Amino acid sequence: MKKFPENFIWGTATSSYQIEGAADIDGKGPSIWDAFCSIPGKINQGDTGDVACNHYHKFKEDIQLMKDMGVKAYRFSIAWSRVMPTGKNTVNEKGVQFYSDLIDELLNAGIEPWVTLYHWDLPLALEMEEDGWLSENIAAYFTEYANVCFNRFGDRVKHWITLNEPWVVSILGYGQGVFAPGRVSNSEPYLAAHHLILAHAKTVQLYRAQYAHQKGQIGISNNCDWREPLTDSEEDKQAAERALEFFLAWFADPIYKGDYPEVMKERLGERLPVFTEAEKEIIKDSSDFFGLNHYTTMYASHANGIKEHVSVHGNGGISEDQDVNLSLDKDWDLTSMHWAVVPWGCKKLLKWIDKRYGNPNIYITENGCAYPDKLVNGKVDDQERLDFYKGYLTACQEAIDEGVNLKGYFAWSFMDNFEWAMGYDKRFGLHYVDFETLERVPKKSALWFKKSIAINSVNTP
Ligand code: PNW
Repeated sequence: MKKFPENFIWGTATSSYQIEGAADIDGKGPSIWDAFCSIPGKINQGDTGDVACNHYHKFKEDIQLMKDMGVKAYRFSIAWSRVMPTGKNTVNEKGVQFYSDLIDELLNAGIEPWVTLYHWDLPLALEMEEDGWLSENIAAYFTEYANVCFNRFGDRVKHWITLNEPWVVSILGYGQGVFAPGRVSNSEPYLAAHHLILAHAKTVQLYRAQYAHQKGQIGISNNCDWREPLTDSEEDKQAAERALEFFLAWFADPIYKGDYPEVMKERLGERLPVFTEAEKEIIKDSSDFFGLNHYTTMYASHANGIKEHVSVHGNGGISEDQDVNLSLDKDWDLTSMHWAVVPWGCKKLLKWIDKRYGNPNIYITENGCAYPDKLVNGKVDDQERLDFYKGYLTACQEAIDEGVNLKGYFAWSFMDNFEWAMGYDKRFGLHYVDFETLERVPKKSALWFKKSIAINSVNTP
């Protein structure tokens, strides 16, 4: 039985808007997701995060369930507008108290808090008054908020993630308009991304300059699917590489190499903003670890100006700009998101990152799947999810064997929750949530995961 390295971090993950509920309780200000959910037609069935899993009131129970599983770490996010209701100036002490209590409860349970500062719920006031991520000022507001978090929680939090998936914020929020703030453009995604990268870098600069005594680590979590060349042709190989560059290198190259990939500069021209030399200095090396959220794989082929495949979820961006067509293999199993289950894609992506960015410490900060789980006689037999985790964790282990510095793995998600535009219809949890009673039930996969953690190995019964 092959073991993961000693001190491998086994964790689970969630985000504030997806689980907390308590949307306007105890002084919380509205976020762009509160507003987006109120627009008819944006969310499946008109679902909202108003109540979600009511984690705000049930966090102690949730932490007990994590403790039962034996997780070493829990990744959650702070709702900016709970801590600063309008995003700036005023701090809401009740919001601070909630996260402070959550952190204490985790530490008492022997679970390390991994805190994401931004998982998409921008304070609505900053959208209305400042134009959100399109504004040059947004980085300053973000660092002001981060400063409050470091100051109030940094004595106990030793792992920070500035931003979750700036690709999703940019492409789904500003390109395709399917996520908040719901804008549709072929240039705004690149501007929003530019400001996201600067906000990340300036926050890291602040942390390192003023909070070094807290002795924590800080990084960013980017998402990327694997792109496999459809054929052996040089054109398709280049198309797959280009798709990865537009997806992951867009954000990771500035951080590890100091600037955007050449291919993006060539193809986007003036639509791609330019970093000043001073900005490049701040951005370069602004991550203590490589956070990766990974879900699926698609084939990539050279499009030659012909757009064959248009899909919103998981399509890798504004495909015209890349001149790439994406497709699936008919033999791949699909989850309820129609995302293909391809563990070897995870291994290839880890090796791609390892090579391109010089063998960084990597944490998979999300990986998981949705299936139409059913609660039957108090149990959830989610064999497909169990097999998914078995496959992906085995792929991780193989990557580690081949020299990749993978240091930890967070399953998405701890429990079923509000899956953004898909609402409550898509279940990603290791724990089943009955959205009528809000009862939580560990699924078969959670019990399997528990055993894997206990033996520090992929549990193969
Ligand atoms: C991530 N795509 O979202 C998020 O970090 C989670 O909040 C979310 O619940 C989870 O993955 C499952 O969706 C993504 O279209 C949303 O490629 C969309 C895409 C990728 C990630």
